[in-house]
Amino acid sequence: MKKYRQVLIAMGGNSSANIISLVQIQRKALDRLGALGVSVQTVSRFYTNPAFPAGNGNDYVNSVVEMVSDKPEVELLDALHVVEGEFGRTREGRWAPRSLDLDLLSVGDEIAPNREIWDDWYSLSLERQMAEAPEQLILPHPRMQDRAFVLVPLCDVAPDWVHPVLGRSARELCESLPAKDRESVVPIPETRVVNFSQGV
Ligand code: PH2
Ligand code: MG
Ligand code: MG
Repeated sequence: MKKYRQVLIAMGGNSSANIISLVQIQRKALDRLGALGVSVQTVSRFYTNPAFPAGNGNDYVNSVVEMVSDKPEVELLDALHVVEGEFGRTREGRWAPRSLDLDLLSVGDEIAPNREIWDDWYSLSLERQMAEAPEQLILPHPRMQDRAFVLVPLCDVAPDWVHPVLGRSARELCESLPAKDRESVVPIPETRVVNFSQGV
């Protein structure tokens, strides 16, 4: 029997000042992911927020998607890279503006590649966080608990999701962030949470 796991991904983009076109890119990317065998369950509202670190281009549009898949992490990552490429993503540096960034946040309760390496990335000093990025896939994403632009939309789709290492829910993680961080993630009017699994 196939083993389906919950997959959470974060979408982001800031390649233009046109918010609507950034939202359209993310909506189309969802269709493509579906075609690659990842079943989209729930999509958050779309939010705008300033680029992090400050001064790195236009405001971002950010969202979070809950999917289910029986694919191993490496194949999921490949699918995300294929879709990023289809939407014109070029890799010009860690903080460079991008049309579409698809980041794997978590896959089931997987801790990858292992607890020891996860702990190293989790406890990296702020200075090293800014200078270093892992070459290998680290799950859950080692910075997700710090980022309001991830946790605020995550609470739209899976507020009760529990971080497999930290043992805290998305809602709890979000509530521990400074209010000014949470408030800087602003929902785009007229966008709403969409649940594709209803009625199944
Ligand atoms: N992604 C980054 C760098 N900075 N800032 C915001 N606000 N949203 C993002 O998704 C984001 C960022 C690297 O991928
Ligand atoms: Mg990213
Ligand atoms: Mg990325």
